[in-house]
Amino acid sequence: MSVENPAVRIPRRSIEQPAGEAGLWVKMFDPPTESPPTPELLDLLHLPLGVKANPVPEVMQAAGLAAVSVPHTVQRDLLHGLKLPGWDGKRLEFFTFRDKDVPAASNGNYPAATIRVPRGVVFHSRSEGHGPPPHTIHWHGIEPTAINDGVGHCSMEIGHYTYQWQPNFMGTFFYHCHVATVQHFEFGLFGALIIDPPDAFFASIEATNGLVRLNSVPIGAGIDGLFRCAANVAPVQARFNFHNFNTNPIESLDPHAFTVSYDVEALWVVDDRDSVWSDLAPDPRAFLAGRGNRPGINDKFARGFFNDFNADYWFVTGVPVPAARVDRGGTGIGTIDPAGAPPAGG
Ligand SMILES: [Cu+2]
Repeated sequence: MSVENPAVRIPRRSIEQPAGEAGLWVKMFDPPTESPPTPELLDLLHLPLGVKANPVPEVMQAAGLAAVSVPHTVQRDLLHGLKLPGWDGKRLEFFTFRDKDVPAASNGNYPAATIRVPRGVVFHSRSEGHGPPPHTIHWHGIEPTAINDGVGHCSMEIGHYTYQWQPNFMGTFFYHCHVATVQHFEFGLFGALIIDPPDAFFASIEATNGLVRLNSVPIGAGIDGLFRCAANVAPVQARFNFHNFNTNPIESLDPHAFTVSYDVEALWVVDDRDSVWSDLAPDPRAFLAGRGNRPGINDKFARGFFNDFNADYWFVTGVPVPAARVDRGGTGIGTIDPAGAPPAGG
């Protein structure tokens, strides 16, 4: 079959016609400044117990873990100016995400606090940028609408904005600022984003007469009491039944499809830093590119450092770790200094 056969040619609309439609296809260089309405009280048919679309705050409150100021919504401020000591005591400049619902972390966290969302719930993040503006939050691996994707120039830049999306796939992802990405990411605006099985968190609570309380299932476990993460397993093994999902989602959707159970969970987030970049942080022009167009020849950034990364500080889950000692015996394999062993997960 020839793709030139008119019978199978896929018609494509010109982005120039009708007049004005091109604007729908190009990047939003002038993105909206207001958040769209959020479906705060949306009930989804396939969720048990009649609970709201994002029940995680209720679970946390039932467990006495946290007071949540805005129901069904996580809060993230983007800050700058935090200085934290490296392994030798030198203070490096950080940009941080702050969770407003954790007042003790008033300077934010490095790396940002982990966000966990059950697959399928509607997620909201009320977000606010605190210079150097603008910022975004890009939800890496998620598939939001364009305005909620947090890609600089293409979607909402903060100001104030409530991002919203609904994850379709379990897995381990991350979120980060996507404006001046290399700099803002390097300086600490990133955190882990975990999409759990759809019954995680739901299974640990009971709702009776409007009262939400914990039952015997551990928080974050599924209805079988096990913690699970995404895995590539054979569809037949996962018993994932697509064909009648629309007519009977509760019966046909195995919440543990494409997962394996696990006993112990530890999240390690590793990062390296070039302290020269940190020294340049107060200079907003330091990270502006020059006008050159010959890579490596005349494309230097304004201060000439930003295309030259030489890590001299390392962190594991936000804790400074001395550099590995190089094995001078010839194998080239470094070893971790026992005195600087990676910290326990936290
Ligand atoms: Cu940023």
